[in-house]
Amino acid sequence: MAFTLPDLPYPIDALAPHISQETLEYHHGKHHKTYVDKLNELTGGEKSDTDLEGVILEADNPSPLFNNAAQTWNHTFYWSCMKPDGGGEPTGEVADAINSAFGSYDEFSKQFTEAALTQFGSGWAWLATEGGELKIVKTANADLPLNHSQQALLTCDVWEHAYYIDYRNARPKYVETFLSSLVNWDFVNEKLKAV
Ligand code: MN3
Repeated sequence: MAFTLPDLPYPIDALAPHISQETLEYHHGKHHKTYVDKLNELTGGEKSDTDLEGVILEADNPSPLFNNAAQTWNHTFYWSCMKPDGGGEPTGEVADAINSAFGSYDEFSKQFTEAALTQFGSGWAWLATEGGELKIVKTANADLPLNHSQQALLTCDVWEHAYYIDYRNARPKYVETFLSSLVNWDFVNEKLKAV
């Protein structure tokens, strides 16, 4: 067994016009695939998807093993954080949890955007839980909440390869669109229930 590149949870043109088919062809078909391929090279093809979190936790950050294992995990998570006709205000338990932690969805949105825009260079913005509390965190490069005793609920990839084809250098427009039109709150609710 080896690590596998998961299929996207929607057709490759399903997030257009917000995220184009061309972006997903590169981001999923080349970037994510390369992380999985390198991870298999580094582990000799002897580990599989169920071992992924263990590999991440045992590897040194940064190291080629950590970077490729964590980026494999991060991208699989990111695809599920989006859906066609997503975004806007959350529903279900996560709506109550966000109101209770941040006061309102607008305040959450402001803080999440701030984290995504102030992550200098490549990285990720997250909604995560730590000790039962919701928090917004940002991580550099391949780093992720799992490595900090936090559980990820939502992420936005702010590496340039996530938005450069569709938004060029305009990270603010990409993050605004992620929140207004793409977030899959059903997935975030599933993750919150599983914490
Ligand atoms: Mn990426």
